[in-house]
Amino acid sequence: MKKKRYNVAVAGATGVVGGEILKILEERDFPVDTIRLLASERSAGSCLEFKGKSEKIYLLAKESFEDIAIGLFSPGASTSKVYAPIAAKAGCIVIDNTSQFRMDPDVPLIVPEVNPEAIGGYRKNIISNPNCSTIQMVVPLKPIHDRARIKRIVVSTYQAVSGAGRAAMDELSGQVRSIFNMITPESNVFPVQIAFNCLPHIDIFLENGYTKEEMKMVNETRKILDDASIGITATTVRVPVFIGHSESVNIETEKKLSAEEVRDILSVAPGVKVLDDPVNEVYPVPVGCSGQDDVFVGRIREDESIPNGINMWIVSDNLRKGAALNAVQIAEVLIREYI
Ligand code: NAP
Ligand code: 3JN
Repeated sequence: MKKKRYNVAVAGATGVVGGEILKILEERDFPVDTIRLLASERSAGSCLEFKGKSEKIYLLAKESFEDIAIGLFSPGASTSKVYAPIAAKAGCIVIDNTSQFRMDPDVPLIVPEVNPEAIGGYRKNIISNPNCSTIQMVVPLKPIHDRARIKRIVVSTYQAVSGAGRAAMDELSGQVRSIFNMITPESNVFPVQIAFNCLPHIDIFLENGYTKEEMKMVNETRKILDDASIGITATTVRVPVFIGHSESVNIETEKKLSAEEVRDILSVAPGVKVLDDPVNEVYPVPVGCSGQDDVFVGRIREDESIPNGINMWIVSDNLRKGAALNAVQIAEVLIREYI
């Protein structure tokens, strides 16, 4: 039987997330009939390669979605706010990488290894991709929650600059070059020098003293795990790494689990790879995890300060599982089970 193919639009195609989406559609042989690349007036008219062919980039506009079945969006939250509903109204199912619709009760917030069943609720024709830091945390926490019920999560992140887009990656490399040439580095994307530094500041500060990135982790995790009772507190930090977010995660569970039991649970969890042999210096690091699809977990150990606590170190490629791969996986579930 001939495989059904879909017209796919990529909005934000010239960005780091959009570029990764195109790579992943190719790698996974997603059944694309025609591809429509969309971006701002800055890149409209230029071309990008897809499946060995040069494809023109069009200006994202109201008319962009006629005959498009699936729209993979990463043009920024304010642009998704305008164009995702227009695309959805035209009959396109939008998978949106921005924060714009994540907490809308009529928009499913999906990580395919965790809550694929929630995809069916796309009443508005929009499905949201969670924030990258949330995605890589919930993939390993879900099977632990199922086994022992997580009561509380304390997470600190070490986030790569690629999470802030192409200009942020250019800023880190430019600052490193400047410093090695004895020139004072310029900061335009980040508020403070990022090279050889760590900034406890991602997205804007809110009235409660947390950043928006920290509150995204709290609220999105509760929505995905469908459990508003979990206590979650986050500190999100930008570090001078190009690709790969790392997280130190401490959990308190209702039922006691040993470190060995957690290792056993995670060794068969979908989308997770355990790298945990510290004596032989085996643990996940961003340089080793970038370009890979799994969420890597190591340094699994009991928290000796409380009766039922576990510490772990979680690393994943923020552009792949944290954004583009998760979005394409959602599209795969959609075409397999819904459209
Ligand atoms: P980026 O490298 O800066 O790329 C931004 C993309 O959006 C470019 O393709 C840009 O087109 C396009 N764009 C900007 N304004 C537009 C407009 N008015 N109309 C049409 N296209 C427009 O950023 P990125 O890292 O790819 O991230 C893009 C967005 O994805 C972020 O703002 C965020 O909302 C989301 N994101 C989500 C995650 C996640 O955790 N799931 C991770 C990273 C990013 P031009 O090249 O033409 O300017
Ligand atoms: O900074 C990171 O590492 C992840 C950033 C994600 C991001 C960047 C700009 C705008 C988002 C997001 O996905 O939450 C947004 C946004 O859509 O609000």
